[in-house]
Amino acid sequence: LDAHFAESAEIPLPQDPPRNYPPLDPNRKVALITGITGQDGSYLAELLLSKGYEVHGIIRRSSSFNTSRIEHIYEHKYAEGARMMLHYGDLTDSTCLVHIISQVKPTEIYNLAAQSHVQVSFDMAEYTGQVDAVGTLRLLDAIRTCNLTDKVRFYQASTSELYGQVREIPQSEKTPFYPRSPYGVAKLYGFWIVKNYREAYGMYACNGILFNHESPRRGFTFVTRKISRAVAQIHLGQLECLSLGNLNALRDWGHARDYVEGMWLMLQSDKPEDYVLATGRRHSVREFVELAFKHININIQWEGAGEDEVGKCSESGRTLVRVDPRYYRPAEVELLQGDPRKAQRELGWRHKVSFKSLVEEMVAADIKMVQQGKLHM
Ligand code: NDP
Ligand code: GDR
Repeated sequence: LDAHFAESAEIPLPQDPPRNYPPLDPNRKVALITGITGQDGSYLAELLLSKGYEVHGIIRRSSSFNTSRIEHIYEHKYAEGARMMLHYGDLTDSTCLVHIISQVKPTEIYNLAAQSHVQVSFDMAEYTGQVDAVGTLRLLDAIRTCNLTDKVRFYQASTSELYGQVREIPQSEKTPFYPRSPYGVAKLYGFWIVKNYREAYGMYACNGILFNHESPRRGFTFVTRKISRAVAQIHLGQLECLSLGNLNALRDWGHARDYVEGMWLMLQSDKPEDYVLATGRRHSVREFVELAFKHININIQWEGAGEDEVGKCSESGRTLVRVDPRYYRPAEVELLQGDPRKAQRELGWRHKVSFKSLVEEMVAADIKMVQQGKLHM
C-alpha cells in the first residue's frame, strides 16, 4: 500500500485549490471511473461531482500529460476535503485493479476505459482484445476478489459497433449483433461477460449500448472532431484541405454530456438492465462536413465520385475536401441509427442537443482553440 501511495503521489499536483462542490451525499456515493481522462470520463466526473459523489479515476502512466480534459476538476488525493482523486492503473493489470478497488471501496464503477478507435483496432487487434474484452473481465473479477459483488453497481461502456452489419433499422436492445471490427468483437465479449456475471453472481451490472456521441472534447482522430478542427484551421488560414475516407457512412450522433447522464441513470434504476442511448436520427459524414462549413459561411459543392470525389467552395471553386482511401476501413459499418425508446420509457432519459447544435458547438470551440494556439487536448 505504501509503495502504491508513494507512486500515486507522483501524479502532478493540480494548479488550483479544490473547487466548491455541493456537499457530499450522506449515503456515501463513491464512484470509480476507468477511462476518466477520455471524453466521456471527463463529462461523467463533472456530473457525479455535481451530484455529491466522491470521484476516483484510473489513469495510465504516460510520457506526456494525458489529463488535459480533467485538469479543471482534479484534486490531489492528499488535499484536505479532496473530492476527485486519481490512481495509476491499467485494464491490463489485474493486481492494480484489485488494489485500487480494495482501497477506494466504490459504490459505483463506470468502466469507460478502452482502446476506442475502430480503425486502430485493425492494427492492434490483440491489444484491443486485451483491454476492451479481457480488461472488462479483469475489472469484474477484481470486484469479486474484493468481496464487493453485492455492494457495487457496474456500468459497462458497450457500443452500437456491436450491431455492425445492419440487420434492422433502427437498432434496439433486441437487434442481433454482427460486429465488423476487432474493436466491435472485443466489445461484444465485454457485453456478454457483463450479462453473464449479472446472471451468474447477481451483480448489479448494466451495458449501455451507446451510439456515437461527440463534443468539443472528442479525440482528434474521430471523424467529427477531425472535421471540426480542420474547418476551424481552414477558416483561420492554417490548412488548405481536409482529407476523409467514407463520406457516405451514416451515424446517429449525439452530445457526450447527454449520454453520461444516461450512464448514471442506468445505475440508479431498481433493476440492472441493458439500454440503448441514441438520438434516433441518422446523418452522413457528408452532412456533417456540409454543416460544419456552413458555420463559416461556406457552401460545399460535391464533384466526382468514389476516390475522386472532392468538395469545393461553391463560390470560389477552391477544393476544401478530398477523399483519401487510406481512411477507408477493411470492413465498414455503413449505417447506425438507434432506437432509444426503452431508455426513454424506463429511465426518463432523452437527448437534449440536436445534430445541428452539436456541429456548431464543435466548430465554434475549435475556432477558439486554434486562435489560442491550443491544437491538442
Ligand atoms: P476515449 O478514447 O476518449 O477515452 C478512452 C479512455 O480509456 C481514456 O481515458 C484512455 O486513457 C483510457 N484507456 C485506454 N486504454 C486503457 C487501458 N489499457 N487501461 C486503462 N485505461 C485505458 O473514449 P470515449 O470517452 O469516447 O469513450 C468512452 C468509452 O465508451 C470507451 O470504452 C468507448 O469504447 C465507449 N464508447 C464510446 C462511444 C462514443 O461515441 N464516444 C460510443 C459507444 C461506446 P488515455 O487518456 O491515457 O489514452
Ligand atoms: P466510429 O467513429 O468508427 O463510429 O466509432 P469514427 O468517428 O472514427 O468514424 C465514423 C465514421 O466515419 C467514417 N470516416 C472516418 N472516420 C475517421 N475516424 N476518420 C476519417 O477520416 C473518416 N472518414 C470517414 C468512418 O469510416 C466511420 O464510418 C466511434 C468510437 O467512439 C467507438 O469507440 C464507439 O464505440 C463508436 O463510435 C460508437
